[in-house]
This record gives sequence, structure tokens and C-alpha cells, in this order.
Amino acid sequence: MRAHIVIKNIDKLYTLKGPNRPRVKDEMRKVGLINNGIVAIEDDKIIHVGQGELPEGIEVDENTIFIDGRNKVVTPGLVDSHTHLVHGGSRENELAMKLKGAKYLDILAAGGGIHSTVKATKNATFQELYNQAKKSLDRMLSFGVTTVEAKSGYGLDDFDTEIKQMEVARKLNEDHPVDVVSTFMGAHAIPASYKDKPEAFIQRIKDEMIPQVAERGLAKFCDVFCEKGVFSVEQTRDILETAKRWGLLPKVHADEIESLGGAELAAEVGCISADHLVAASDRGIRMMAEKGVIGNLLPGTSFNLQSGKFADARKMIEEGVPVALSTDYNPGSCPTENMQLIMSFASIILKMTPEEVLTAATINGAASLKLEDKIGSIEEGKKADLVVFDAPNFEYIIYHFGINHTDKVIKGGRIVFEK
Ligand code: IZC
Ligand code: ZN
Repeated sequence: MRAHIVIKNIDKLYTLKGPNRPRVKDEMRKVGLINNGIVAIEDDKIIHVGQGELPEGIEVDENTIFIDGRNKVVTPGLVDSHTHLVHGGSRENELAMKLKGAKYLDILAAGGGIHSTVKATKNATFQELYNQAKKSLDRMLSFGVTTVEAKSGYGLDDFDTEIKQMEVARKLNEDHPVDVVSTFMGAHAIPASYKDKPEAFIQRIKDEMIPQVAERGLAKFCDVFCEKGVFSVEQTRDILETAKRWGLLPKVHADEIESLGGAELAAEVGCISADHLVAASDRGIRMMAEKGVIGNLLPGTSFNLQSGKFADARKMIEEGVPVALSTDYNPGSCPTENMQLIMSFASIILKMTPEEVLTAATINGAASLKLEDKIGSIEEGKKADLVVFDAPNFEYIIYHFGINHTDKVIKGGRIVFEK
């Protein structure tokens, strides 16, 4: 084997070595730390992970790139497994309303919120959406993110706009170093024209949209905004069961604002992840733990919604829910691409330990996208997605918050970002 990249003398190499499945409870605190670590890469794969020098059998040549890991931290590439990456416009106009006490769901019910992004997305060309999303993806990469999930959901009944969003995500996946995993989320809001007949909209999603999304391979997952005044638990179940029959894997926006029973539903339907969970019930959390549904927590959204309410990460981890972390990057409730800031929030506000945060942002994020056998840890045979941070240890990255600690990002065995 011949290495074309070798990272040597790594002060703190966090491998996340362990089973290729979502990690729970104290597994979330085992981050596989190696001092004076070394990683060798051939093509797009990791071929050696260890300590000190390269073992016999791994050759180097004059073209091998050596990266000095002294005073550096190396982790698996971060996974941002819940974003609304592709959209038109931005909703900073909502800030003044929120400062005066307007609530997210009131703005939505009054025809703003998601509906204003639907207009902006509909009016944007493919190229405009592509350019805007690419800029965000570049930022995400700069913060150490190597895999991102991207939801549709800003076309709603305008299915062409839904398709346009998913095609932008697909093109970015082809063109951009960051891997983009697509989720169909036509059930993101009840469109104005179906206000008095939501069942008819749900019927269209089931009969027309899901089959086409599946047949055209436009998405891997299907997600629903299960929330008071949006989609009820029964409507969500109906949509996700249809999605499953078409081979789309279910995800759900659950108990973000009101406690509706979204966590329980996620367990019953067998969702890969239930996301938000700020108002999840104790029973729902226990059911998720039993079924191994990942709790994907989005503390940046709680922060930005100014509700003062955050998901109970400690309870979820203690009950055995595998916890992941994401930005929820979107133009309304969480306009940031900064995964490092989200990791700081998770520790400082959700009281997750640095080790739990790292697990949540890597292997458990990978599992939220059903990619845990390919990415999410630094192990032989896995894809060479790694971040070199200019930091003495991982704690420092989340402690010294709000800035970018990335030194280099290696994606699929190529250096794709350098400070
Ligand atoms: O555009 O408001 N929560 N969907 C559900 C979002 C936030 C995105 C948005
Ligand atoms: Zn979301």
C-alpha cells in the first residue's frame, strides 16, 4: 500500500473507533483518543491509523504529502445531518418581530415564515439557488463539515420547485467536495391554496410527489414537519408510511415547539432520526431509546427562536437515545452554517460533555444519514474525511467558542480547505 497523504505527530487524534452503529450512553464518551497519532491515506480511503511511525507495508514516495500534526487536533469530518441548505432569500425581517415577542408559529400562521421562503425559492432560478447554496456549503466546509443533509420543502404544492431544490442538491453533491444527502420534505407547511383542505395536499404528496421522488432517485429520506398547526401526528404517520413503501427512509421534525407525541411517532414508524425534540415527552424518549431512533438535536434553533427552551440532551443520553447534533441551517429559525458554534451550544447549554459532542457531530451524525459504515470515524477502510484543527485538544475547540478553529479539511483523500 502506498500512502499519498500522511498526517504525522498528531498531538490529539480522536478516532471515534468503535462499532459502525449509533453510539449510546457511555459509548458516546469513548472517542478513541491517540496521542502522537498518525494517519495514512491512499486514494479516498484511510489505510492506517496508529501511533508514532508508519508500520512496514505502507510505502511513501516523493509525491506523498506529509502534514505535521504537532499542536493539532484531528477528528473525523463533521457531519451536519439536518439542514435546509437550498433556499432563496433570508428572513432577517423576522428579527424585529421576534424581538417584540412574535412567535415562530404565529409568523407562519400569518403567511410569513416558511411561506415567505417558499416565494423566494419559487422566484429563484436553478442557478441562483445553486450559487446561494454553494456559498453556504463553502462555509460549512470551512468549519470542518464534510457531509451535509439538505431538505426540500420550499416548493410545497409547487412540485417543480421541490424538484428544483433537490436537483440543486444533487448537482452540488456532484460538483462540490462536501457530500450532500438529499431529503424530500414537501410536507414542510400547508400551502396557502390548501389551507382549508390539508387532506387534499397530503393526498398529492402521497400519490404524486413521493412516487416521483423515489422513481427519479431525488432523495434518500422523507421528512415531515410534525407540529401544532402544521402536520398532525396521524397525518405525519400517513405520509411517512407511504414514503417507506416507496423506499424513502423516514425522518421527522418532532416536538420542536409543542409536545404533540412526535417522539412516540418516530419510534412507532421506525424513523432513522427524530429531530429537535425540545418538547419531547419522557415516554417518547424511552420509546426512541428502545427502537434506537437517533435524537438529532439543534440547539442553534432554540437559541435563535428566543424561547429559552432547549432539548433535554442529558435525559436522552441517560435513557439510551443515540444523540446527534446539527445546525438546522435555514433562513428563518437557524441562519448559521457554523457547526463548531452548535457544538459549543451543545456543551454549554445542553450540558453535553465534549466527548459526547464529538460523537454526536461525527459517527452519530453519520448514522442519522445511514452512512455509519463509510464515514464518521477514523478507521482503516473508511473514507478519508478528516479535519485538522489548530487547537491543543478538542475541549478547547468548543470552549473557545464562536470562531473557526479549522486548519485543514481532507475530503475523500484530498485537501480541500486550508486556512
Ligand atoms: O424555514 O422556518 N422549523 N422548518 C421547521 C424550519 C424550521 C425552516 C424554516
Ligand atoms: Zn429543520
